Amino acid sequence: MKRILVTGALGQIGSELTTALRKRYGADVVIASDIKMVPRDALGAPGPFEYMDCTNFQQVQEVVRKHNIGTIYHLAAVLSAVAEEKPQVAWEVNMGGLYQVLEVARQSQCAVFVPSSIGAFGPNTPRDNTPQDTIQRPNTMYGVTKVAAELLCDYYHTRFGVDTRGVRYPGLISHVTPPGGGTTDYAVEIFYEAVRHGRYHCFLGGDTQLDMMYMPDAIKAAISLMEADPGKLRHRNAFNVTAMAVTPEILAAEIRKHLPNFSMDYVIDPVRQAIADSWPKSIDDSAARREWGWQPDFDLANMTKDMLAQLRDKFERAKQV
Ligand code: NAD
Ligand code: AKB
Repeated sequence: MKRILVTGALGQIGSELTTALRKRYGADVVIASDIKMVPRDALGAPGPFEYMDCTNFQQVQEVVRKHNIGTIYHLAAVLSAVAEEKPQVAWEVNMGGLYQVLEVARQSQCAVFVPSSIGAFGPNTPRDNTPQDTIQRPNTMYGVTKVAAELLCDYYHTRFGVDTRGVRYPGLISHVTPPGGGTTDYAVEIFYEAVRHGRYHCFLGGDTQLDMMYMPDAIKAAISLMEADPGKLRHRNAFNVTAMAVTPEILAAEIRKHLPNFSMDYVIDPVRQAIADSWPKSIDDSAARREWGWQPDFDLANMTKDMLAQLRDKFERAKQV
C-alpha cells in the first residue's frame, strides 16, 4: 500500500496536517519527517517519524523507498522574515529542498503538494482582489523562491508527468504550533498575547491589510486539492485560496468583543512592514472554488471565538502539568 510523507512535519502547518492525515488515512500510512527531532506529544496522532533533511537527495530517496511513499506533502521551508535575514539559507532550503523532493518524486512516481504563498506576488501585482493569473515580480527572497517553486512544479508536471499541486496560502492563524518566522506571525501572536497578558505590541502598522485563514481551512484546502479530480485542474501550481482580509486594527476589534480590556500598541518592524506592503491586500480565489470546490468554513468571527477558546484551554492544561 502506498503511503504519505510529510516534510517539515513539526512546523506550523505540518504538525496539524500530519494529525489530520493520520485521522483520515490511518496512523501508519503517514510518515512525518523533519530536521528537528520529534518531541514527545508534538503530533496529536502518533505514528512513524523519520529524521530527514529535504536538501539531501539520498535521505529523501531512502525514506521514500523504505516506506513505499506515493504522495509527498512538502512543507519544509524558510518563511519570509527569516528568509530576508538569511537569503542564502532560504534559497538552499526552499529551492534546493524542492528540487531534491521533485527529483525523488519523478523517479518514484509520487504526487507532490507544495504550498506557495501570497508572498509569490510583489509590489507591481494588483493589490486588491489579486487575480489568479497576474504579474508576479516579488522583491523578497521568500517571494523569489515561491514563484520559482510554482514554475518548477509546473515544469515537473508538463515535462515529466509528476502530479504536482499547490495553493497560495495567505497568513495562517493557529493555536497548536507557533509560526516559524513569517510576516503574518502577528496574527497569531496577537491571540497568544491577548489571552496571556491582555495586550500586544504589534510589529505591523494598524491598517496593514493582508489575507488570512484559520488552520482547519488550510488543512482542508491541502487535502481537498490532493483528492481533487486531476482532469478538472487547470491551475495546478498554485491556486489562490483565502478566507478573510484583515488588518491588525480589525483583528484587535474582534478580540475586544470577547476581551473588552485588550489593548494594542505598535512597535513597527521596518523589514516585515516592507514585506507586507509588497503583498496583496486581498486575493481572488475563484479559480480554486471553480476547479475543485474550495470554500472556507471559518470567517473572522468564528475563527476568533475558536482561537480564544482553544488558547484558554491550552494555557489551563499547561498550568495543570
Ligand atoms: P514552519 O517554519 O512552521 O515549518 C517548517 C518546518 O520545516 C520546520 O519544522 C523546520 O524544522 C523544517 N525544515 C526546515 N529546513 C528543513 C530541511 N532542510 N529539511 C527538512 N525540514 C526542514 O513553516 P509552515 O508555516 O509550516 O510552512 C510550511 C509551508 O507552507 C512553507 O512552504 C511555507 O512557505 C508555506 N506557507 C505557510 C504559511 C503560514 O502562514 N504558515 C503561509 C503561506 C505559505
Ligand atoms: C509568511 O508570513 O512568511 C507566511 C506567508 C504568508 O507565506 N505566513
